[in-house]
Amino acid sequence: MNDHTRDPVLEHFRSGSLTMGVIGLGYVGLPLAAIVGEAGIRVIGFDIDESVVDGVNAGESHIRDLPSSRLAALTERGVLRATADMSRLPDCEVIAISVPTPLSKTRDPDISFILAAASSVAAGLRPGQLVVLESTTYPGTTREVVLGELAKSGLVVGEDFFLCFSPERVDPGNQVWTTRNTPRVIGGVTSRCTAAGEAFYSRFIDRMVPVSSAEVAELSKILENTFRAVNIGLVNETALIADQLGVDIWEVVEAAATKPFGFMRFVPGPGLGGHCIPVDPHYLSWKMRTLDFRTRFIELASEINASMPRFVVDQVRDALNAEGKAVRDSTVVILGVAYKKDIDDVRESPALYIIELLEEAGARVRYHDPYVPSLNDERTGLRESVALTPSLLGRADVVLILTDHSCFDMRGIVAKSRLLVDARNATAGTKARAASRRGVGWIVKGGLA
Ligand code: SAJ
Repeated sequence: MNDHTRDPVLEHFRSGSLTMGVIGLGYVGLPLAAIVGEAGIRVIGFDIDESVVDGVNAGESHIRDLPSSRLAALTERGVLRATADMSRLPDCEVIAISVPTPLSKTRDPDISFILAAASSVAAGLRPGQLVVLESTTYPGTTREVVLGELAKSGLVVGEDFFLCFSPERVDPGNQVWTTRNTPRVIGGVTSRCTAAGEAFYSRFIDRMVPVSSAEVAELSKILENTFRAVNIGLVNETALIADQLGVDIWEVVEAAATKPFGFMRFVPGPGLGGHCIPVDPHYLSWKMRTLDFRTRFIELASEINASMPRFVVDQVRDALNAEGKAVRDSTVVILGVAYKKDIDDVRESPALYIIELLEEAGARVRYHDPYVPSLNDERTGLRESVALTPSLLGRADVVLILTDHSCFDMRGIVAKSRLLVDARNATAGTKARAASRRGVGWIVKGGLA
């Protein structure tokens, strides 16, 4: 990699008085804006949602991992301001793009948010700017899509302006690994771009990991998330196998996890939720299909993970049938609808699909989730979280645990329930588990304290 240590332009990024723009003030962009502001760099947050803009300017955080107190400390000092006015982008020497990269209805990449952000940046692009794409996407997006837009200005990348990809690694709810202390990969369209990005991000990220190109950075991020999706698929398939063999999968996983080397613990669950793990690998699959290459691991893992909601509904059916009941006209109380514990996000949550499947089978479904006061999804319609009371549990024909929030009193829940299906091993340790052998590890007899 070329030596850019004495490049005056890079010195400016390393220590100059700069303003940074962050496009997209979600779970990635807002914590990033806060970290940058706390490093003493002026930040302009850009978002198309006026309510987000107003909330940020009022010092009110809509991101659970970023306390409003930290945000207010920045907005009150004028270090951080939010706006929906993209014409202010030329005021920023550095611009990070952290917008959503969802899937379309046909499960293809939807990079419309990236494209819109890139064209906004291109409209005001000026010499000296550094643009960094942070949204997880398929390899080639930075060079083909973002550079495609920026190059329309006539400015030359690596000379007039700089362009990098630097993937976010945010683990929602994780209090240990934060935006600042999580090592961050960065790859530029040219080596000078990489050096510019590394120089700037080193001001507020503890450890930067420069790589030789944007494509290396893009593919490394997708590998990280595909690694998780494939291993979750493997442990979910092992759960299906254990069920066929009448073996407790949770006991199997904990036994395997005692291996101190060469094994990484993943646990089965009701399916794959979130806006990253179930989505990002499909970006790579789509890209490789354009090159006539089949990403078989990704597709197989996706198939298995997508089958888990039906497996959970089958456990509910088996549990009720064993009591001489049908799913039809039974009352099912679901505990937890967020896609994982201790967070409020329901995007791609398997609970949404499980609610739909149970109601299609004629069950009366209620849910309680202290993090999710209401749902409004095409599969669930608009419904409210009900209060968790002894009578709610006592009236339930089966209690279905889909999210193991730490705040749940599992002993109390088991004691007040007649029958449970536990998709998260949340009832481990309660006496009830020992009493149940059917649907080993998933179906739990209640009533025992
Ligand atoms: N899940 C399982 N079994 C497991 C682990 C997870 O069923 O052993 C499920 C979870 O319940 C959840 C889904 O998979 O529904 C995804 O969980 P996750 O924690 O892997 O994913 P996210 O989207 O919350 O956050 C991840 C980050 N998480 C971790 O590294 C632990 C990280 O992979 C990425 O930085 C982030 O996605 C991202 O933004 O890419």
